[in-house]
This record gives sequence, structure tokens and C-alpha cells, in this order.
Amino acid sequence: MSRQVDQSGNDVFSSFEGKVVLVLGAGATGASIVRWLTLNGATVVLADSRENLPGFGLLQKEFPEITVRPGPFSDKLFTGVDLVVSSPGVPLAALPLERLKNQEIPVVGDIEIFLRENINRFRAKVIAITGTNGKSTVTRMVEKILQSCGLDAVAVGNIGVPVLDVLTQILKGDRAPPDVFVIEISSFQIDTTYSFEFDAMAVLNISEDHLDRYPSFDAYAASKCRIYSGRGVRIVNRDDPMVYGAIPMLDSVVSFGLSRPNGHGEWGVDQVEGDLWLMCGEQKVCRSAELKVSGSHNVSNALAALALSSTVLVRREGLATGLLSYEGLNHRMQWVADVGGVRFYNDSKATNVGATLAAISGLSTPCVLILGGESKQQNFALLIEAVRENIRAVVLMGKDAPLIKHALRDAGAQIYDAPSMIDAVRLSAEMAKCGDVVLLSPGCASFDMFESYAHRGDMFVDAVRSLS
Ligand code: UMA
Ligand code: ADP
Repeated sequence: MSRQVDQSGNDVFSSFEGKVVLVLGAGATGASIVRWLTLNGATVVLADSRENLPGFGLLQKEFPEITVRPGPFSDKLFTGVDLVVSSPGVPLAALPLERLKNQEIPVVGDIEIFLRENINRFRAKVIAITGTNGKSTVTRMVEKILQSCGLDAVAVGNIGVPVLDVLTQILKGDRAPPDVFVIEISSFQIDTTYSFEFDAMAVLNISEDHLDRYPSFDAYAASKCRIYSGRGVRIVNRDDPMVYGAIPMLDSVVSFGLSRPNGHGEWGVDQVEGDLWLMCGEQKVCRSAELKVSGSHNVSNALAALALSSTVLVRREGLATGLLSYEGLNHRMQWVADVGGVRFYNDSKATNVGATLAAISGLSTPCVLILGGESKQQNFALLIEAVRENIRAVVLMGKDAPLIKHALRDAGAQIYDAPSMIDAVRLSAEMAKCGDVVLLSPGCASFDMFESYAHRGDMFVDAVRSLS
């Protein structure tokens, strides 16, 4: 992003008054950007590549003054604009980036605008959390910890609350600026961010995902690690070579991992008098068994949350209480029901292979696994070993079922196809033996069959309830 000055020589970001801003994507983010820009005096053109916007009527009602351009993004759309603000779901490759660069028109996302506004006008602390898996979990854990320590902390970003909507609330006097914004930030959002004005940040882990959006796994990993390029305390996972290897050993690096802490101020676990404790250096914080979420990946998440929270705290008395009040989120290894001696778990939020691996390795009983959907070009052979060890049968659903079946052909498990969620659940219930687990952990995006991962999880829960 070279130029930040509009045709009249003004800094585009210093005031939006009178600026022509093109907003791309009319989803939750797009609407929040329009809200913020109109409130701050910009002339907004909102474009969405869908011809028939379902919420078109509502948008026109809320923003009668803006121009809406449905349909494929044409070159003409970008003429005469001072700034382009893009939604995370819009692939940058779909934009005429070369032309925009030549014309010195910046292309940014909502997080960039938020960070600039926060620095200039609100000055709240900002913690940023990214990674392939665990972002929402850690974001909520940090929010809980900070609230328990007496701070006004608010979770925003990819977790489902567009950052600019909170700034709009503040500007309208509907809420006070918080002490801390805890931002869950996706790689799509990082790609349109440049300021990285965070007080602390973490890349929790990196494994394959979104390979339909990035030219390679390395490009995806590099996108995530860009959040370390600003100032602030860099919290890094010493168990993940993709993350640990990516950062130069600069100042302000604090590590966490599932081993004894490396030293004072570092985070880890240790056995003390027969119990496994989460530790900061030599200091005990809480027993791992006290956490209300299970699995070693959640111990890792808890350590990351403690490390991140500590960077903005003067006193740490509420750390353990806040962490232990976190009870988990729906659709992440959520127990649904026991039917005929079989436990059913909803892990619909496992939208990539890494999350499915974490789910399977946390199980101590045989399992029937419901897998499949949009595979996003991931390598499902990574599941072979875990399937061989833990899985009685695999029930496949969705668009890329044939591809996954091929990848798992040597895994030694029985593999079945199911045309719908209800069929998948019935088939799994037939395959499972008393004492087994039936686990929906699809390792895929949901959009081939469902509106979202939450819709997929809800359909699973309904299907399980219909069994009993
Ligand atoms: N659109 C276009 N052209 C395109 C692509 C999309 O016009 O080429 C339009 C669509 O027609 C639609 C709009 O863009 O009208 C949707 O925008 P969006 O996909 O950016 O979605 P939002 O509703 O703005 O939600 C986004 C995040 N979605 C994505 O990154 C895909 C939400 O994360 C996030 O909660 C929200 O902003 C608030 O910050 C969801 C997600 O799936 C949960 N994230 C991915 C993940 O977690 O793996 C990254
Ligand atoms: P995200 O917001 O990054 O998608 P979530 O906290 O919503 O992360 O969890 C998504 C999925 O990843 C769930 O299936 C969850 O069980 C799994 N998961 C959570 N934390 C981790 C981790 N540290 N490593 C691997 N998988 C994880």
C-alpha cells in the first residue's frame, strides 16, 4: 500500500469527509464499513458480485444515501475512487490490483481502518489472535480473563463482531471505549492490514487450510506471520515449528508450549506433586484438570490466552479465575447426547484437517467419524495414521467425499457414503458399538451442503435428537 493521499492531496485516512470510497462485499463486514464511513462523511459505493443481494432492500433502507452496485466487479467500478475497502471473503486476486497500485488507490480491509482510528481517536489496547485453529477459543478465553481482572474487554473480528461496528457504537455514544479490544483475525483480514498496531499478538498454530485462496501452503503461513511485523509483544507457540521458525529472535518474544517453561515469564506445563499445572516460569497458575475444556490442544490454547492477557495486566490476581470460567463454545467438541450407550459429539467447527486431528487424538474410545464437505484442496492422507489407530468407521458426506475416500484408502477403516446429515447420523449410530463415540468433525468447509458450520452442527444435533 504505497500511497495514502487522495486526489486533493489529503491523507485518505485522516478524514473520510468528502472521500469517495468503494466498499467490496455486502456481508456483515461490508455493512459495518458502510456504517462507519457514512457516519464519518464519506461518499460510499457498495459493490457485491452477487446479482441478487438477499439483503438489498434492508441495505437500501439503512443507507439510502449510498450507491449499490450488484453484479461482477467491472473495471469501471474502480474509476474515481479515493480508497477501496474490501471484505475478507473477496479474494484479492479478483481485483485489478496492478491498476489500483499504478493509480495509487489504497486497498485495505476493515481491520486497517479500525487500527488507524483506534490509534488516532480511541487509544484502547489491542490484542490480536490468529492461527489455523483455536482462534475463537483463545479470543473468548482472553476476554474472560481480562474481564475477571476488572478490565472492559471486548472480543471482535472474525469471531463474528465486525470491528468497526464497535467503533460506531462508541461514536454514537452507545458504549464507552473498552480498555482492550481482543481481535480474532483471519489470514484474509491480515492480507488487507498494514499497520499492525497491536499491544500483543499470537499465531497459535499453522496447518493446511484455505489452499483454495492461497497459491501455496507457504504463502498461507507467511500471511499469518505478518502479524508479527509490528510492534507489541510477540506470543509464539514453541511446539509449532511453522510459527517458531518464522519469527526472527527479536525483543518482546514470549513463548508458550506443552513443556516446562523455558524461563522466567515463559508459559508451559509441569508436574507438581502428581498434578499437571499450567505455569508461568516457576509460578503455578491452575491445574490442567480444572479447565472446563478437554484435550491437550485446549491446554495449549489456555497457555496462549494467559500469555496474551498478561501483557496488558498490571495485576494478575484474576488470571486463573477468568480462565476457569471459560466453558467452551458450541460446535467445538460439544457433547450432544448419549444414545444407546454411544456418545455423540458435535465438532462442526473443525473445518480443516488439523482440527479433526486434534479432535481424534483427544479421544480415548473407538469412534465413528463423520467427515467431508468442501475440502479446500487439503491433504486428507494426513489423517491416515489417526484413523488407523482410533476410528472404527468413517461416514463421508458432501462434495469432496470421493476425493477423501481415495486419500483414506490405506487407512484400514470401513468407509461409507451418506447423502445427507440425517443419513450420516443414522448410519454412524448403526456402525457404533456400545461405549463408542460418534464424532462430527468434518475437516472441511460446510458451504456445499449447509449455510455455515453452525447450520451443519445444528443439523447434526437435530439428527442425533431424532434418534432417541
Ligand atoms: N462477495 C463478493 N465477491 C466475492 C466474494 C464475496 O461480492 O468475490 C460478497 C458476498 O456475495 C457476500 C459478502 O461478500 O455478500 C460476504 O462477505 P464476507 O465473505 O467477507 O463475509 P462477512 O459476512 O463480511 O463475514 C466476514 C468473515 N467471513 C469470511 O472471512 C469469509 C466472517 O468470518 C467474520 O465473522 C465477519 O467478517 C466479521 O469479521 C467467518 C469465516 O468463515 C466466520 N471466516 C473464515 C474462517 O474462520 O475460516 C476466514
Ligand atoms: P478457529 O476460530 O481458529 O476456527 P476454534 O476455537 O473455533 O478455532 O476451533 C475450531 C476447531 O479447531 C474446533 O474443532 C476445535 O476443537 C479445534 N481446535 C481448537 N484449538 C485447537 C488447537 N490449538 N489445535 C488444533 N485444533 C484446535
